[in-house]
Amino acid sequence: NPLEDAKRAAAYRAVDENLKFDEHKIVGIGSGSTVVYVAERIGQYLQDSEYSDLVSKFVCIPTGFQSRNLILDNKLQLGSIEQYPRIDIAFDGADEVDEHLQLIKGGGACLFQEKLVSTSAKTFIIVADSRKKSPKHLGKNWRQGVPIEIVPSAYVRVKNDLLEQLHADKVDIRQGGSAKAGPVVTDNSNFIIDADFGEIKDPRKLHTDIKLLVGVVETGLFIDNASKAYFGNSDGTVELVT
Ligand code: DER
Repeated sequence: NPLEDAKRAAAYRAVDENLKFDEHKIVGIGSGSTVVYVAERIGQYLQDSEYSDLVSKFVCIPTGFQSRNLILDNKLQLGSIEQYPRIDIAFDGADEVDEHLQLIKGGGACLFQEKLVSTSAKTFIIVADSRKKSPKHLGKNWRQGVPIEIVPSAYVRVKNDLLEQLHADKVDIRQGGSAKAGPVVTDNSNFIIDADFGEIKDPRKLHTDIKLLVGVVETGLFIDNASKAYFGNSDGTVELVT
């Protein structure tokens, strides 16, 4: 599957080039389908006698329920962000990445713990297939809007503020669809709102404006956070953007 090959190529290269087994001990593991290959790659090192004792000392910090299972499935040590508030390196996917490495994340509704981990890490690396690389501004490719985690009781107020104060084009509560009647409920028992602002020329300002709205827990705009992004192509080549 060419798309999976692209994701795997990006993830493997990112781990091989950035994970320093003698230096890194606390490793953040993101959510989504690409970061699966990051955990898989680290797990492979665990099987390799040359690295196994070093890797067995790693403690992996999850970014949600799926991420927690990914760590366990790859027989890696699971730790909590409470025990390890300072993380050496974190890997995660993204929905869209602009030319300054600003991100839209939250397609998987895990953005709060993802941002808690990514901003607690000394180094934060993005792994993605090349579809996620935006030609210019955020909001160009990812037309599902900016994911925003909100306190459930505030959803009408936040929706109104996004439309009236921040002039969002479209604002929707993320529904469970065929998986669940009613809204998606996050690992933190909150709702997700997707707000479409079209092309986002100043993601830092938009993040701040949204964050200040009463009822907003966190936004899916990750500003000045990622230091590198690996974009995988289906032919197995990988583009590194720093
Ligand atoms: O929700 C997120 O931000 C995830 O990292 C996710 O959107 C990335 O998804 P993918 O790796 O499955 O493309």
